[in-house]
Amino acid sequence: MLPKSHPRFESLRQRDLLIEGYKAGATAIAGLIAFGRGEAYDYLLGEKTPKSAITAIEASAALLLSAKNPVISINGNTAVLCPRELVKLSEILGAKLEINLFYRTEKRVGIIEKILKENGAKQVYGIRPTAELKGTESERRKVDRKGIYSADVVFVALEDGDRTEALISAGKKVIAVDLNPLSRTAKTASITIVDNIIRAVPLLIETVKKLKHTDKAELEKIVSNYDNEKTLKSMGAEILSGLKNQSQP
Ligand code: PTJ
Repeated sequence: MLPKSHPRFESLRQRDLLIEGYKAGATAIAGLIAFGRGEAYDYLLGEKTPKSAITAIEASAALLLSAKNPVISINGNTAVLCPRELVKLSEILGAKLEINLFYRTEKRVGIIEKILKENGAKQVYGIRPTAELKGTESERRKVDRKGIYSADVVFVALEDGDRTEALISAGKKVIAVDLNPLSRTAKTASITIVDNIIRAVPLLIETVKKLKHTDKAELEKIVSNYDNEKTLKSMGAEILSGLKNQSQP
């Protein structure tokens, strides 16, 4: 039992979700390592959503609202960190949820499907893949024809660079949540939200609600004004200035 008064309660709570997710068979053991890498970057952000991420979240909401077939890709980390919020996001957008795993086993897919359904999902794609994504040899190539395969916008988090590149090569727009602004995914995605998925998804839900009745031309303007390279550069500057301020006496 974690004491709520612990100064690192939120961080320990997230670790606990991952550990329990691993014990339940949803999270891959490598998912724990990936989370640790994320934690280190989150530390550099002061465990707060950076300003640049807010810009990326607004552009993501606009892109998702303009999409014809948006799909939210779920893996073993996101399924245990914020399943309710991801289901909620899919509901308010009318987006599909698709399980797509790097360390795919049918057992893990079934466990993750159950978690999503317990959190309100009515339909989950990717259970029995019906198509293959070109450009990646990994298990992540196995996709659903009605889901990721035909999606115009794919939302991914804790992703590997290979599939992000494959999705972009297939002509899709990719929205990535990645705490590491230097990762291949961060650099390749159309929009990168450099933030912890736990904070980013609730903010994205709020922003989608805010922009839901915005007309199409305005949404397109928000998307076309967004520059991922520029946002990632300001992200780097934000991290550096945060570090400088912390190291000053
Ligand atoms: O469940 P599976 O089988 O699909 O496997 C998923 C993992 C996470 C193991 C797999 O996708 C993987 O190995 O990912 P990578 O290549 O380690 O990339 C994970 C990225 O997510 C890293 O850049 C981390 O910094 C980042 N990250 C980790 N935790 C978080 C995060 N980004 C946002 N929020 C987090 N909580």
